[in-house]
Amino acid sequence: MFESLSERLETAFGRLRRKGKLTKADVEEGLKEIRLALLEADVALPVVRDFVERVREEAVGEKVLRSLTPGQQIVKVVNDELVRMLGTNNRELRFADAPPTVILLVGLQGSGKTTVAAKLANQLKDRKPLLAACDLQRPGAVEQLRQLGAQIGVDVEGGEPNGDPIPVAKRALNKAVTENYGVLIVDSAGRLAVDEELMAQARAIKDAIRPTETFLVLDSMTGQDAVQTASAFNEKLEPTGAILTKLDGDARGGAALSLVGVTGLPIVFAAIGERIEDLEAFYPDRMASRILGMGDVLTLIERAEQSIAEEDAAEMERKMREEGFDLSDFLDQLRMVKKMGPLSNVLGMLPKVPGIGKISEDDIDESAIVRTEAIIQSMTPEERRKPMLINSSRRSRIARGSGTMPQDVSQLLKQFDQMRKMMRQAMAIPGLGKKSRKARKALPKMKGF
Ligand SMILES: Nc1nc2c(ncn2[C@@H]2O[C@H](COP(=O)(O)OP(=O)(O)OP(=O)(O)O)[C@@H](O)[C@H]2O)c(=O)[nH]1
Ligand SMILES: [Mg+2]
Repeated sequence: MFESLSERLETAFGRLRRKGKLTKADVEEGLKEIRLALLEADVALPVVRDFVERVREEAVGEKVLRSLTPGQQIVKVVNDELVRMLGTNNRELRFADAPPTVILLVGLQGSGKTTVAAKLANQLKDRKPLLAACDLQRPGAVEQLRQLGAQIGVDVEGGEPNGDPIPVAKRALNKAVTENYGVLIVDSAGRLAVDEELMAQARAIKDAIRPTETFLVLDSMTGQDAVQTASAFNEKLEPTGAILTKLDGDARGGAALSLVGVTGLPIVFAAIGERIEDLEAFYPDRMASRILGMGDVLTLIERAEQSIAEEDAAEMERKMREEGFDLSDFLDQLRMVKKMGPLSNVLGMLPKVPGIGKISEDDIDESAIVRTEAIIQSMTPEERRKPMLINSSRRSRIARGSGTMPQDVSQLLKQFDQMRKMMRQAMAIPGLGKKSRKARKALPKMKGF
């Protein structure tokens, strides 16, 4: 899911990034595309308006337009707004002060309540969960939960089909208390639409068991309808949070993106498949990065910006372009990269680079960086500028000075040469815009060192 939204946004950003310096008109053009992308993703109109307005306020500010990389800054503004739209912070599951924690699941027919009940029970297995089958409406609903319970080894308290679910809920709660279950998860009957009678029943179950959490289970494939359903449930049942299901489907993302804005309900979990394991805590920031399709590159940009002054980076890039990049610059660069933190962390945040691929931790060796630094430090300034001056006697001297072997020096020189070539190529990779310029610069020089 989110693929088409990601693509549309990427197109808009690509255009902005190619421009370098941006005018207000460029930003307006970009905003128009972002607006269309969100509408196409089925995001509710008021939410889109609010979103675009906020991005505009941020994006036409002096700081963005006059920055070295306005296109990139706008991506960051959009990212921050997406995170806000999705609820800002991860809302964790709440547990009762004294067990059992009671979780009631409500929602429309087929939204995924029963499946979620089992998935949650499975995740909370070390707290001794009990499942209560309080959907006595649909034939086979109790049996469905019993089977799921058996599959994951969790006890299920059920009732008679067509019976009254309230006594079943109470009985389950009683059992949970007396038999020391840590969590009670109550599945309830679905409804086709927001229906008075079933809503009253869900309310009665809620009043009878006073759940710690009442989660509204929403099918994200239903787009804006899911948001309307949520508004109705919100009024009548006051759920404490929402669980979005079927995020693995080809939904356009509108439900996820509008829900918090329209209802204020936090998204607590996301179901991403039919298997028992396919339920995950919902993280607005991770979801936003997924939408923007860029790994954690934003975190990386932020970190790079904190540790590398813009001017330094610009100067470095100019040097690389003009091929005057020498070993002293390389040394400076190694030091810049070191300031960004352990390389393994940095690597994990990099997106996959077309033509180069994802660089893994195996490709680098931090102690080799220290060695490289020592070798370059043992060179004279002239040797750093003109590595071709380094003949065998100079090589031995450098090796001695840095406590390495002459082969290490040769290897470094060879790699430096290759790296310069790679850098020139990387500069020319189409589609690798400024969003990852700094990240990209960090790439080739790590390889092999
Ligand atoms: N692909 C996918 N399918 C899901 C997901 N969650 C649930 N389903 C499927 O959706 C269908 C309905 O799920 P249920 O858990 O039975 O839904 P329900 O809300 O209990 O439905 P009722 O009891 O009829 O109200 C099942 O076929 C599930 O396998 C999900 O995250 N991804
Ligand atoms: Mg069900």
